[in-house]
Amino acid sequence: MKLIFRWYGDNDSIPLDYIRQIPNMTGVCTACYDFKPGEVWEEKSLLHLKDELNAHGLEMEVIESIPVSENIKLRNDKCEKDIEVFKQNLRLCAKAGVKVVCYNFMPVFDWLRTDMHHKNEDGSNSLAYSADDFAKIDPKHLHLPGWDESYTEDELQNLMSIYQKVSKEELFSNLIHFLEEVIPVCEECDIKMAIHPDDPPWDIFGLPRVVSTERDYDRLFEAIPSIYNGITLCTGSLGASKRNDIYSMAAKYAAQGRIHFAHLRNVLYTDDKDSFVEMGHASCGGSLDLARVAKLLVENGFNGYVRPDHGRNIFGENEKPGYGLYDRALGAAYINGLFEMAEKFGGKK
Ligand code: DNO
Repeated sequence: MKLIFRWYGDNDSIPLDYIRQIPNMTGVCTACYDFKPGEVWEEKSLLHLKDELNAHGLEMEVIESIPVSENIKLRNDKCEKDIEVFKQNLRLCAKAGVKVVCYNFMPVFDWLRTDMHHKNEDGSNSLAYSADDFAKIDPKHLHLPGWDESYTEDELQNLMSIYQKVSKEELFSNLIHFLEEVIPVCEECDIKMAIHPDDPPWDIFGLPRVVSTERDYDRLFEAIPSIYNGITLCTGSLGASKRNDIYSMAAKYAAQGRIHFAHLRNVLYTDDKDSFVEMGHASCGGSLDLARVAKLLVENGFNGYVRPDHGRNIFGENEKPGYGLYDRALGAAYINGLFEMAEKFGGKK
């Protein structure tokens, strides 16, 4: 596996020099953050980013993410134009040596939590989702913790009401349409697409979601068999639902060569509904067995990119929730241990 770290560009307060000092860290996944979904990135910005990373001894082989516009997800009259822009961005990425592009197809919201600073017993704090707190949110007046506020309240309500008319089947067929268009470009320029699962992996506010379960993946691959149509296996997102068997998914999709990128992190189930707190990466603190995931990935031939995912704020750090340095660095060290063990003493079946 190739270990990488997420970095939010020049606005990220974590210095690249620090990231480089994490053992075995080969690069970062990042993006051109100055451009909105549906805008063509500037080649100069992308190359500047790459040069900056390379100058710090880090590679830029994974982009997380090229955002997919709502026009594409809705397949409205601006969809085809935005797909062309996406293709142009893919070509630019290829020129810069990018190998994998992570993206998602979640309507309106990316990941969603009800608490960005959940206090843990040990004094750390982390992201959390409580089914009870979620039930109290009024979708007509959304002020979500961590919500990026990129829409005005009116825009958001308008978008939400448009989606109320979109069924899961429609959203799925819009995703397939998008992939039918972009996968040939990926094949031509050798970039693997890695869709991120819905986080959490169930429908929210009546919005359809189509990348939550094993069945969703199976039909996605059936519709677009190209190996360039792959996934970001995110243990914390998929594993937030007790109905997902992340171990069999990891083994199955690694064996199929579909996992181009893995986000590894743990969650602790906090009730018998769908509530969870994000804990440190180690299996001892959470409900997921990451040693088993790493072993299954390796045994089934996975050899892609891996990154530690959300960390807690620890050691007095008060960083962007999920994206501080310390707990993600601990996560990286732990991931190194798991993979070293699995690769040396397990290996491919
Ligand atoms: C959360 C991340 C997601 C992910 C996007 C990919 O921390 O895992 O925001 O980057 O869903 O498009």
